[in-house]
Amino acid sequence: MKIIDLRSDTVTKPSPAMRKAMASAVVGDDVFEDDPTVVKLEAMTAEILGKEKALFVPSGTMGNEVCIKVLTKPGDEIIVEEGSHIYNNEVGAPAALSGIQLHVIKGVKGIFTAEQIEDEIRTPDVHHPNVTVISVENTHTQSGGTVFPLSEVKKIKKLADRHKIKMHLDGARLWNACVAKGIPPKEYAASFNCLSVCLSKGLGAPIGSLVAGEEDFIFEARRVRKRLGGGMRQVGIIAAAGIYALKNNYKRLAEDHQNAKFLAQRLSEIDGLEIDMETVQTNLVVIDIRNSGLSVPEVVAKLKEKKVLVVPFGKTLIRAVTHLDVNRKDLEKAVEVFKKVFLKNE
Ligand code: TLP
Repeated sequence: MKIIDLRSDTVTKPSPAMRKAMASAVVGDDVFEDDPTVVKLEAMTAEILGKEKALFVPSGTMGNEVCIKVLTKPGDEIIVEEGSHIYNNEVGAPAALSGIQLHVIKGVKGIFTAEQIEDEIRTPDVHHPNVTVISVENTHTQSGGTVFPLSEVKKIKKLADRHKIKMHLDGARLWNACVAKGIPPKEYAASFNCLSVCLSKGLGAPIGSLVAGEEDFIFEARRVRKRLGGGMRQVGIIAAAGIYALKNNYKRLAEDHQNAKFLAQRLSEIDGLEIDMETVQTNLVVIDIRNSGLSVPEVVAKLKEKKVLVVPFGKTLIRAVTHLDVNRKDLEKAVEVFKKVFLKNE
């Protein structure tokens, strides 16, 4: 049996057609801004997101951190959700790289409201840090890929404008949110000063993210990227994969979402496994094993022995992700493996 790798959508490998596009990419030196394929990818992404400019960066983490650094000064504060990637999974970068502090608020399944933030915004006072940014994550990874409602984003944006606070979007999986809701990315991006989006997740490119914003923002972002060591050279070879991914792998995300629902439904029928079906809105499935009598490391190891890979996702949680390298048949096989692991335990 082939390995069924459900750890993340980041595990996808470039297809033969994507590799062909990469091999034939016209390249230049991107630090001189003369790699035509990068220029094309940046223009294409800016257009999709309805922003003046975009900048190619190596990862979603760098995308977020470049945005934070451009928008803040040391000592500032930004508002983030408790389960956010920026707070939990970026190795303390906001403090280490930008010298800022995070003001953490608790959402419901990753979603917070304008009303809730209103109470959290500090009044101007000699003692208080400046609150400069509100950060939204869509989809929300820790909550299992939940979609942040556009209507609430618009309310938060109004509030932010009133307080002269900037808006940042961690849109690592924005594409999934937009496909799930049938909303054009532009419409979503309109409420944000800047955003970071990834090509290396559901879209299946091997590397790459972009930040987008207005021209002066991207000018500064380019300098910060360089300072962080992210200035790249003949990187059109990778940008070509991104262009291919945006053109060919965007619409098919709907298939990953249907597959995630299928997987979640089938797994939730197994005794000892619990899944909050309300959170299965895109391609992530978070499975609670607290009533299975097994520990997370045991489950991960037993599944791995049988060639199904998942990741630990909390004390009693594991995560399975659907993507373009797993089809319905693979998922049916994965369900059989889960059954063996959990039924044996009875
Ligand atoms: N998320 C990864 C892990 O780090 C958890 C995954 O497998 O889901 N923002 C969000 C919302 C993300 O989920 C991720 C990656 C990133 C940023 C970072 O992207 P990379 O890995 O490209 O730095």
